[in-house]
Amino acid sequence: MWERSHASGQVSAVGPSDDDLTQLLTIRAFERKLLDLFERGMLNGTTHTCLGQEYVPVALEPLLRPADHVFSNHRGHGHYLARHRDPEGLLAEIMGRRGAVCGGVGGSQHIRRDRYLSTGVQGESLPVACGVTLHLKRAEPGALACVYIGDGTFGEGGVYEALNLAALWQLPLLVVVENNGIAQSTPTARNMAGTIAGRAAAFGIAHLRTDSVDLDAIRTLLAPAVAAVRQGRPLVAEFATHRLGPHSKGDDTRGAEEIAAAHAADWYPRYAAADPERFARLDAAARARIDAVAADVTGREPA
Ligand SMILES: Cc1ncc(C[n+]2csc(CCOP(=O)(O)OP(=O)(O)O)c2C)c(N)n1
Ligand SMILES: [Mg+2]
Repeated sequence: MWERSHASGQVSAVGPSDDDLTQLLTIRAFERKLLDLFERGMLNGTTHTCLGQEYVPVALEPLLRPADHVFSNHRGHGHYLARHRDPEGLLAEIMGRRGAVCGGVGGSQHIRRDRYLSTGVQGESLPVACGVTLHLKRAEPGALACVYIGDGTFGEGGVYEALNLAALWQLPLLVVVENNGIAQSTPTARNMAGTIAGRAAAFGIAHLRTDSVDLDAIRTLLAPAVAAVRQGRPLVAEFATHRLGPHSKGDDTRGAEEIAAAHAADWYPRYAAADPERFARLDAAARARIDAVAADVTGREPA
């Protein structure tokens, strides 16, 4: 068991590949488009955007394999897009239009595609992932399950039953905690005693923590521990991250100062400053693509 903190600093000198940057910018454009569609009354139900947290699944994706399972949560659009690169299918799902990934019955939070599954029920995925990893350990050694959960979800008892079994049975379970410091309207400091590191340690489970937004630095930090997960050494990988937007839509209870601090930590201006010309070009392309996807999907008939 070990813990390491990773200073954020600047983005690495080499910078992200065009593909990485396009992934980041496509997810951002997608989330912005959703809020825009909501404001114009074109979407029903609710949605939770991952604005500010896009880099987490983009950083993780090359560490994962097609045979791995990914379990996502209510804030899962970035997880899905990093895994499947399918904004058309996801927007159609959210809007209930033809081409929807799950026939339009799953919506924003309940998506299943191949070995990807999301749920809006906090803490539901971890016990399920334990069962899946027990199967993988026996039938497909080397494969793992990656589960994304938020800091607030650490208040669910099922999380601890799952961590207990993962440690006891040496399951290939990767728990990615997107610690954005808040659960809906409750700051983490007001609902969590101790730390995520301490809770992992209580089960003898390895824990890494990073506040970096640098894709290369994150991958370098996590790669050996993810390789160990495949050998049955579960890991809690904690990202100290920031939620830029409201919890869902129009329900941000934070003060202006706190919201400004989240924006100050955002990856977007850092990557823009590191390589302005390339960033602007790829950003314009990503926005144009999402504009086209939205125009296409909103014109389709119901699923
Ligand atoms: C079992 C359950 N309880 C409550 C909710 C309502 N709910 C949805 S998101 C959320 C907060 C989750 O906070 P966190 O885990 O920190 O994730 P974040 O929203 O910050 O990404 C709550 C309480 C739910 N979806 N499921
Ligand atoms: Mg949270």
